[in-house]
Amino acid sequence: LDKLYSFMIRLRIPGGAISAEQWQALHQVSEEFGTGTLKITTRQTVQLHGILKHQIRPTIQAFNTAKLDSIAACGDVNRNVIASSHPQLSPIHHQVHEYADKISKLLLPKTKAYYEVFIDGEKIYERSAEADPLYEDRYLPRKFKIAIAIPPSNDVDLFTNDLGLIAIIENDELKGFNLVVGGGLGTTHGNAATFPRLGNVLGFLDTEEKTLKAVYEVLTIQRDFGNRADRKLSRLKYTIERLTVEGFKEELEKRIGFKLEPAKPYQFTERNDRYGWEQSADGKWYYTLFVEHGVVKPYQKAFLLEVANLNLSNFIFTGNQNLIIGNVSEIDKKKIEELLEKFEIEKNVSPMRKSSMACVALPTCPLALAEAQRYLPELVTKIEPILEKHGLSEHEISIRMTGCPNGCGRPYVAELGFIGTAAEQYNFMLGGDRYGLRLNKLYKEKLSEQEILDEVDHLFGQYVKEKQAGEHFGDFAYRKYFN
Ligand code: SRM
Ligand code: SF4
Repeated sequence: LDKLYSFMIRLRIPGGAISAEQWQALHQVSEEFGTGTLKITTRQTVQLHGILKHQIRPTIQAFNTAKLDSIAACGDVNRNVIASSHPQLSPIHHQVHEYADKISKLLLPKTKAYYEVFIDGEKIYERSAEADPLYEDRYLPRKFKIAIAIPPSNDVDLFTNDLGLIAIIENDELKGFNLVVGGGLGTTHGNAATFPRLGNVLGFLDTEEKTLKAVYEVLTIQRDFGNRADRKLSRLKYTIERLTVEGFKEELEKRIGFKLEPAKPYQFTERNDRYGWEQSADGKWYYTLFVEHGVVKPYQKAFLLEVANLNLSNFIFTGNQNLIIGNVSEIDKKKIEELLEKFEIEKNVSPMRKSSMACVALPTCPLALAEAQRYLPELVTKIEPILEKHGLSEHEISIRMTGCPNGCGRPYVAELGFIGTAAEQYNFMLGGDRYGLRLNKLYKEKLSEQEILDEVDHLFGQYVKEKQAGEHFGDFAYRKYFN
């Protein structure tokens, strides 16, 4: 008898949008295979856990029938390309979003092994026919991540990605993108050579051709210069530290054959999802559903299936682990409102809870040292009365937790960050800003729950007494402790 192996399958959904039919398929597959839980990730896609070995092929085949795949969702390749989720942010949101798809396709590995192994089993491609000019015979030294942000929203945490594109929009026209390189968050406890890093803005790209060329060549530089001897130091952020930002830019300009223009001004003034109903410029409605840490609860799953069965909307995963029911016409909105009532969706969720994020961690993540998505909801419940005591209940203070220092819930760019060090013990990170523009720093090490609650009480008390007009909690904490 073989061991009872079980697997996680993660989909590739550039920009996070799927159709109602695809949601139905996703629902069906999750009922048939795995644990039954749909988990929305911090990179705008979904994972299914607990897929048994013999279920892998039928699961992937069912996804394939629904035109969904999991190619390059993991591995030393370009991962799921994410893009600001809320179409109501800009009338040309769709135009920007198309870049997520174009970039994802451009950077897909050329191998057809996925189809050969999981779909039809037919070996129709000769290995020699699989020449891959990007990944060649060696792929990248490490995973690679790309995000596209549409200001004013930084809902993709742009600067934490290996490569970021900031859409520059003037008078509702897409002028191009600022190119950002060298972000990444993963660290290793006890390895001082590892660090989180925010990307550097290199310059501006004014055409689609130039944008795609520059994106592609950033990957070839990482392919050729990335560290292949030590996986802990192999992300692009380390390559850039080694080459220097200027050196990297020079190499890039050499490869693309043109100079980058100076970066254009941009401003990020929000990061959270816009919960509830909002309307876009073309009159379509978007309802953002709060899904705590991306774990779709059974009543939410039942609600979403009924919404999908109406076939009146699409579904957009957000980089904050939530879900938007999108593209709803004015006349159809009522039908979805009735379902929202029927399933009693979203009552009384505090602003802090809506600003919280946690990674999977235990029990499925093999790297977890402590709980995250199963525990943060409970910790927030314990922090809420402290917020109330200090008159801060309406403050959207961002709080993020991960079960280890890899940073999957992006805790290094939260106002309150908790990083697991051992069972029931967390490093407390403080001083990040609200919009993901500044890294936080280690405030206290290896705290228990009670120590966390005491510290939070103390810090909120100081904040209320000493904050300057309009100063967010994270900015206050940075000024007080790290400036
Ligand atoms: Fe992650 C590894 C879950 C976003 C940094 N991540 C893992 C693995 C696959 C554990 C493993 O290697 O065996 C986790 C699977 C847990 C499970 O049981 O499902 C895992 N990462 C996740 C997800 C599902 C967290 C979530 O709750 O949403 C996110 C899936 C994103 C996706 O759809 O592709 C997820 N991971 C991130 C992010 C955030 C982001 O990309 O915006 C980061 C930090 C940003 C970055 O990459 O620098 C992140 N994950 C890591 C790392 C550290 C990489 C590094 O450079 O050091 C690892 C470990 C590794 O690669 O060796 C890791
Ligand atoms: Fe696992 Fe660590 Fe990522 Fe959490 S941060 S999902 S514990 S690898």
